[in-house]
Amino acid sequence: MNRKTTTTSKTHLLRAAFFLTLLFLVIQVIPRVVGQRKTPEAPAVCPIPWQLVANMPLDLYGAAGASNGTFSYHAGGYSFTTGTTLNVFNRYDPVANTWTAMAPMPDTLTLMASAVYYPVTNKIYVFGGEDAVSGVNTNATRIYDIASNTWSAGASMPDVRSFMASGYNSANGKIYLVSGYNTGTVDSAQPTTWEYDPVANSFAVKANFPHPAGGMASGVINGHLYVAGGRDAANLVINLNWDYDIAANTWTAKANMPGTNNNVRGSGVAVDNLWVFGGGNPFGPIASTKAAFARERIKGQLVPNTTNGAVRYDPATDTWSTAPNMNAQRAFTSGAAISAKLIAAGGYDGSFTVASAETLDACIPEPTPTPCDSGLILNGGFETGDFTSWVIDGASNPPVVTTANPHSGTFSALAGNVSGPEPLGDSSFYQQFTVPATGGTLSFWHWDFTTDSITFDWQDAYITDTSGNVLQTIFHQCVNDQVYVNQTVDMTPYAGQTVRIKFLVHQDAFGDDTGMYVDDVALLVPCATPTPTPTPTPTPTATPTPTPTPTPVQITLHARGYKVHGLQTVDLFWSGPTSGFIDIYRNGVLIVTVPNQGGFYTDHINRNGRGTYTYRVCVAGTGNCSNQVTVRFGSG
Ligand SMILES: [Ca+2]
Ligand SMILES: [Ca+2]
Repeated sequence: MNRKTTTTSKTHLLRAAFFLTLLFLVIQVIPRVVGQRKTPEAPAVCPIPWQLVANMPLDLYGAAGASNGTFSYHAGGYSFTTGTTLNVFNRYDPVANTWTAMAPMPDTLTLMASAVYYPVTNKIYVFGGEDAVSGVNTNATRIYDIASNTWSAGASMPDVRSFMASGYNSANGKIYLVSGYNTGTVDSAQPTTWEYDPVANSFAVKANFPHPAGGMASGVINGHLYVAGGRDAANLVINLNWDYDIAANTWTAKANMPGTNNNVRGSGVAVDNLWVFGGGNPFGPIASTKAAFARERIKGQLVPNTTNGAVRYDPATDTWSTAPNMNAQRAFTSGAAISAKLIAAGGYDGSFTVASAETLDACIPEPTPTPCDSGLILNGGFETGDFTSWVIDGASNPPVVTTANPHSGTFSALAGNVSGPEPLGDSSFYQQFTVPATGGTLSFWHWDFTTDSITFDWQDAYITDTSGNVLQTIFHQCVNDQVYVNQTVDMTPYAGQTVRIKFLVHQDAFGDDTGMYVDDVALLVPCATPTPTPTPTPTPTATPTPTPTPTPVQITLHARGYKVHGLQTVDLFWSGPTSGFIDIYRNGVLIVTVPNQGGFYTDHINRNGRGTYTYRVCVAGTGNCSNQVTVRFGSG
């Protein structure tokens, strides 16, 4: 590159930086300033998709994630680029969208450590970890002081450990560390449950974990630590989901996590749900190695089973629901919840460690009334036992209607293979129909299998015109979830048009099969029965109810409720205390403890529709509290 080009590039960069700064001001700052005058917005767009954000300073996987509610912190990891275990400690700022390398960790036994934020002292505890090169585990407890950007040592754990589940219980101020490995191989999975007391700096042994494993998703919700998935001592990836009742010191089995890629997933707690994302077994058939962690792919292994899928667990109903897929496949990603913003940092994408990161604003869609089948798609459940009303236009190999794996009824359709010789070409079928003037929603279920990767094989779904030209690619993927997933498509853009819904599996004749079952294809429209008239949603009002508090520091709380993309959000402002920590209570439940910086906190409730919330803030750990303020959304 000659000097002139360099200068020109720099000029372009400077200009780009200038315009990006302007853009930032427009997007980030101005709405805050005028937030008070925010008008009611369009109906909620929920779920909100994952957003790719700034790259980490270096590609890595296996870092431990934690958040203080403002930033996320990611401890350690291993990078294929450097070929070393790292002592890096990276901080992500979601407002500035920047990464900052903080003071490095005191050691390099950092793979799959457990990082936990302790709000009382504004510190992050990083427990255990492994050195990828030697497989040696550590019993270190490292304490990071956010305020001074310094590390100190805590009491050693009772044993060396990596791949633990972990969480902080605000109800009793204790940290929990569960199971994990104490060597470099999974057959060392341990049954231990440890309780760490940050005040006494000591560990206590609690009730044994029922099914020892490592690489579980985990998080504390309302006094219960949930531990899901992982890889056990028998080298099996497990779907088990455990509820540790901290007060009762008991373990109870809960609803299994769906799917098959449930090892080394990222996780975080937001909106009282455990969000779980990514994961898999990037080193191929797990029987080939017992190594908990691998420094490189197993040679000749073409099957990195790594997923971009995400689910959430709601303990209130003991149910799992799908969450938006991430943009990138990532196993060993570092998860955290920055308040209600989940982050997946780094990971292994199926071929290399990545620096990319992405965030998801956690929100839970309100259940929508079940629409009705318009009947426009015929034999959408394949219950004739054949392809009546469908057209097969790709016969390598011919799609079949089979009883092997129905989503409902007796039959479903299979494109591609789930066993046997692999042909070269497309296995596909479609049905043509006319979209009603109201559009409606196309819905179908698919079950995906592969032993290949997307370069060679794929599972596709399209909307095409009547000549077969693709109008919309619903998905183009190579997924091995082996679970029925519902897909919906908004057909409004095609209102009145005659189109086709087409399913296609492509295979490359290499012997690594790919298949997709399809069932219950339907065009859904609102049901004919009248629905209740929606209640008008007036602008939320804050009703302060002052309560005198005969305590040393008078705290006065104000609240303002508003909606962001239809989602309930409350700004809390208080005056009185100027330092220390503040406990924030919503409806009598402690939701978060925050450093008292500026007397301000934003509560992203992230629900839409109506609701009434009562807030109170207290000097952390004391009964010195503010007045109560009630915020109503809608008529409450
Ligand atoms: Ca069926
Ligand atoms: Ca193949």
